[in-house]
Amino acid sequence: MAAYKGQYRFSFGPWNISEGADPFGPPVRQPIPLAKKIKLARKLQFELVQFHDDDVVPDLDSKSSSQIAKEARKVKKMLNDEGLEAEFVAPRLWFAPETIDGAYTNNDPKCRRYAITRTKTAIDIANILGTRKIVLWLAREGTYIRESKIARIQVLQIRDAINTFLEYDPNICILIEPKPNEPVDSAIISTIGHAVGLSYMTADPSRVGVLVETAHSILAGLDPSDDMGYALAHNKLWSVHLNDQGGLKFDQDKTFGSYNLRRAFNQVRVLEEYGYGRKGECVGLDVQMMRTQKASGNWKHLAYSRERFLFLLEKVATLDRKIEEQLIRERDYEELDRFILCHLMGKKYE
Ligand code: XUL
Ligand code: MN
Repeated sequence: MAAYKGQYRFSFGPWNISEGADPFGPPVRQPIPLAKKIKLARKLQFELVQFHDDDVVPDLDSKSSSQIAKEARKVKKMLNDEGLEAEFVAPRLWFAPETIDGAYTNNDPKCRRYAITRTKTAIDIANILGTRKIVLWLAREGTYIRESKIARIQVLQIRDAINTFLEYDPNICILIEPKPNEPVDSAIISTIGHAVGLSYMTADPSRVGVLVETAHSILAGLDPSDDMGYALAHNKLWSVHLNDQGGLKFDQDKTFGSYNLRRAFNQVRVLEEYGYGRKGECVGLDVQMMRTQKASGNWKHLAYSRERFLFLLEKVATLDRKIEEQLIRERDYEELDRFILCHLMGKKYE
């Protein structure tokens, strides 16, 4: 693969090389140690790695802060040795018994305290890894039945939690990654609009932004490139999770562009045309290989998502704007549709 020397820096997370377990069957591939995944990132020309807090320090809750710091420094060294950086750290607020009924919005104050402490630990880990970015995927902040929680109170609880973190570390930035459902039936911060609105309610909106994930926008019935455009208009698009999703199913995290190349094109286009990446924002992936994939090909979904992004970048650069502008002026959108499809299919437009 030829080296790419453009403006974009790519990232993925260790969970993107998974063992293939699903709710109906066990793992089908051997686990790969973190050190190997980090080496693979380098080999595939990724420059940053995304982390959950316990990707860095497994079994976090059973360890002392000095043990956690020691293990985080080891991971920092692994990154340094490969010339890589950490993009962000995300607290895993959906796995422990304390988070069964939510993290910051749990009905039990003891459990809410757990979530706050756990997030502070994730912030400490981020500091050791040398990143300011904390991603909050609010996985269990929502309900299975409407009467179990009050939406208004939940929103304020999440705001207060974010304020606590902004005060705990005046350097960090919070990136909210919304998703409308799964695991909960109904998530409280379900779309980018909700996340941006919430950011303005915090004590320092300049340090609270968003991460748009393709699949999450589609699950909300929205267009991911529109969600990106919306966040860009607020100067709050600080990361993305590119992948693909075939409509309203479980969260598929397919290889970027594999379902809908045109939708992928429009995401690349909005990023490229409105300054994304120029301030160091990453082209982050959140892709899962198919369960059927053999272990020997466990890198392909990553490499090919990146390759497709770069291919679509070329498609953005070579789109004939004069024709597009003329068709828009003439309000001939059937023709515009054909023009775009010819361009994507590599067919001469005439
Ligand atoms: C869940 C999801 C997470 C976050 C990181 O759907 O996308 O992997 O990206 O916590
Ligand atoms: Mn994601």
